[in-house]
Amino acid sequence: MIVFPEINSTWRAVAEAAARTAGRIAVAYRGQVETKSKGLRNVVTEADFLCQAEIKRQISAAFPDHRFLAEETDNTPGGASELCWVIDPIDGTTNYSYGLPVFCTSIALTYRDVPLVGVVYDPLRDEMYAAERGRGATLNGRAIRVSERTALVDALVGLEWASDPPLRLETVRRLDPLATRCMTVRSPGAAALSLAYVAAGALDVYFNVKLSAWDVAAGCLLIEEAGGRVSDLRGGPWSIHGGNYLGSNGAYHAAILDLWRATSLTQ
Ligand code: LIP
Repeated sequence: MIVFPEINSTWRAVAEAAARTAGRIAVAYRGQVETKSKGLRNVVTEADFLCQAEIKRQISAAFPDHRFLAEETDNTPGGASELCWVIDPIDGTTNYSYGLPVFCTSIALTYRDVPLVGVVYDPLRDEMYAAERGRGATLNGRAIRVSERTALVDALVGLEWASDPPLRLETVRRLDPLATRCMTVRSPGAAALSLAYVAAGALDVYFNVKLSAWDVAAGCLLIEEAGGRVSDLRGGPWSIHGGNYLGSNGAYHAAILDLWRATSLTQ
């Protein structure tokens, strides 16, 4: 069993301050930066690098021995600390580069890959989602909870689309039994923000067949601290490196796994 270090309240304060600075940079450069390709359907902008450098600068200044795992390069393990900051400087870069106003910054502090603190900041709405392990989740300082809905017909389901065609088809196959039974389906385009929406009760369910640690570390903690449930797509335990995720208010979890089991999607 992992014995977690006691939560240090400056962790969250530093994460929030760094996320706000990154948000200001992202907004300032919006519509003005060149987009480059990192691979199939995977883009990056100069703003991603600027935001990441500033986040790392602020965190390093406060905690020089901590490590980093950040989306945009330079992921050398660094110091010996078991505390590691997992950073997505701009989550929703495709939206950002196309001018769709849905993106955020996601920052989590992990201990042996388990998130202790997580913040997701939407700079266009000035919405700061934050959670500390065992201490609940907040939106702009006010406690948030997952939704209380229970009937599948009422469920607002979120998802995003992986880059690879086979994974897109898997998303379609998983969506199929849900789409005809739920309220409707949304694809915001920024996974960290979608997970935060589940934590705040704005989405009831979220699933994704392929995500990275920086997309999920803060958002999954937010859901759990808001009273919801996160698992992998088979219903097993999730980890920041697990790749696939089902997050919900808890009430919908079993029903969705059952639907996927019935269509052989949990095999
Ligand atoms: C992206 C996500 C998007 C998801 C992609 C990707 P990025 O992150 O937020 O919703 O579908 O797989 O991870 O590249 O914009 O930071």
